[in-house]
Amino acid sequence: MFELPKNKLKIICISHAKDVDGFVCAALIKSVKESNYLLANYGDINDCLKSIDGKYTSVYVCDLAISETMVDEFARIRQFSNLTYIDHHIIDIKINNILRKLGINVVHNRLDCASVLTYNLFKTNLSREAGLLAVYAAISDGLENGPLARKLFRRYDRAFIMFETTLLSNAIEKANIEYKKKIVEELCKFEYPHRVPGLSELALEHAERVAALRVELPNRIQRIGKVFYASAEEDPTETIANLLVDLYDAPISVSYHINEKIQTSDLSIRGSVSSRINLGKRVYKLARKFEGTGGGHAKTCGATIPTSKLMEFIQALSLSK
Ligand SMILES: [Mn+2]
Repeated sequence: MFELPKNKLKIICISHAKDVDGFVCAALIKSVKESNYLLANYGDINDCLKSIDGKYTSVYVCDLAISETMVDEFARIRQFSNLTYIDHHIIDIKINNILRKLGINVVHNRLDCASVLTYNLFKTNLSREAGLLAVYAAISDGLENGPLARKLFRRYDRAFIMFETTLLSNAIEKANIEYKKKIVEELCKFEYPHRVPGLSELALEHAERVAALRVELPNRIQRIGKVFYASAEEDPTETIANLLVDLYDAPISVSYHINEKIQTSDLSIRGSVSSRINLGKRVYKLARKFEGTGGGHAKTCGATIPTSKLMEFIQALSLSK
């Protein structure tokens, strides 16, 4: 369960716990507004939203694709608080209309990452150093050519931002929740990733783990048609899904992590460069069909599916055209 920070702050940001984009959104908002933040994944976002109580007057939700179940919680929160939703994942038109009717401030664009959208929203109160954070997120999400990101990107030294982004994104893959919070705190002070104590070491550890997985993974992989899949076990599902495409040129790769307690599985899904399937759209529909949630970009997406439906889901995905 989510424990709310014990202080009197009335503003809170809920942001994605899995990547640079989510961290930077939380850090940027904290740097412009005295606020708390919580980091959530698709598996626990509903619990996270449920924990928000009437003491808050302003809530931000960032870098988390919205599902129907989240809308109910948004409606509840809206009864006592302002709500701003900042995101760049596919949004259903019907859901978008409901959000607007609820008086939610929707800041949404598919072409720029959530951090760049957040930076843009608050840019009059943000420094040049803050723009650097937004650029880390854009690179990490593969959206440095977005209409807003492109202009920001040109302001900074390319080699330096690439280095800092690489350190940060690799370290996050290995970080536990306590260290993730530490990273957000440091980013909020505009500290450079390479100066955060322990971060470079963690990034190297991750790189070493990837090197080991390149040897180990061939023994664990399974396949149904064009879908190559493997349990993530102790590693992040994103790492395994990326590696399956890298090692096998898998048209579609799926890596899953089973949450025994709630009998759901978290999936990372990737597509190869040559694949023409829009996985974000396909997974969005299939996840609903199998009583889960999911979606994302054309070649990078995620889902949460009841574990009992996992194999049916993979099978259906293998029939994608
Ligand atoms: Mn993102």
